[in-house]
Amino acid sequence: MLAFAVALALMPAEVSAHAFPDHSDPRVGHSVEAPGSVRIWFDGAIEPVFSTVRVEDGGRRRVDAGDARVDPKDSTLLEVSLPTLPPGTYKVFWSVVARDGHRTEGAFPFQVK
Ligand SMILES: [Cu+2]
Repeated sequence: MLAFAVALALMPAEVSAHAFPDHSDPRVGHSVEAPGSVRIWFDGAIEPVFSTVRVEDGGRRRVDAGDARVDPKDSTLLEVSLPTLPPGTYKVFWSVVARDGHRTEGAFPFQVK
């Protein structure tokens, strides 16, 4: 029981040290006109060398420009350029390493109308 209480007490600091998405453009699950890029803002700084994002179409073909990068002026912003996308459903896959060295990853869809 004591170990459990200690684990709970330690958890907030540990969780906050990881990087999780705060918001994105396009927004998760939203329908947009062909976007020029996908941008994801995290709740903390991420490591440029180990953080990446890619975009796939409904046929699982990669459609982004291959220039995924962390904004040099904002270490919480991960972005990748897009060509003009035809209407359809797309999926964004992101993987980042926070300043504490821990990796988080995830995926979300958006639609182009
Ligand atoms: Cu961590």
